[in-house]
Amino acid sequence: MTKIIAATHNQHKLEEYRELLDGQDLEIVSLNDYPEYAEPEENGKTFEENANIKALSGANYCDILTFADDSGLEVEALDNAPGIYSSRYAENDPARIARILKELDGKENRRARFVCVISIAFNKEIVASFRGEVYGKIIDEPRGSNGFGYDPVFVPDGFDKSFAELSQKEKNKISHRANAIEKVIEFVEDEMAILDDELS
Ligand code: ITT
Repeated sequence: MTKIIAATHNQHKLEEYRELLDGQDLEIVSLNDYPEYAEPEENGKTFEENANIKALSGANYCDILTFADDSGLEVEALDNAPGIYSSRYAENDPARIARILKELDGKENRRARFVCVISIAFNKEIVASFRGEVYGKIIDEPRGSNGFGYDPVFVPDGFDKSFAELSQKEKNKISHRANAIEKVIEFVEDEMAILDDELS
């Protein structure tokens, strides 16, 4: 079993990754197992830059294969805010949701998308980076209690339920994180096949 670090302190992300990677011969350890670890400043200007910063910093500290995600909500009518500032938009999840709803008050365009960029790092280098997205709309009031973050106000296209009303299994079939991790798995499988070819 390969040990891999999920460079996050976000327990919800970790749970989603554990389920998404279930059955992959991986032992997923998070930064919670490295209490001395000091988080780097997320001073990138894009999801990609921030995912790279987190993955590199984690890999340098732990010295094993590491991945990190930078993710967030982009709301069309708010010029794609909060975007990379999603976790810093207000002090807690209910306040962040309240801010979005207030800023959207009276606006007809409710289109939004979640973005997740996963970067993989090893040996002080970024190995690869993958982006996942899911499109939907922001509803008028929070609904549901599953998930985390902005899930209660986001209804994905093709569904009537918010992400927080869907089960984790259902969210994991269509989410931005699921979409990005699918590309990671494909990449790793391709790399392994190339390695097998070279060795045989
Ligand atoms: P780490 O940096 O330790 O991974 P974080 O929560 O600070 O944890 P980000 O900087 O990537 O992570 O911020 C992501 C924020 O975007 C998160 O706190 C939520 O507010 C929002 N978000 C991301 N994915 C989400 C999802 O699946 N459902 C709801 N909100 C999400």
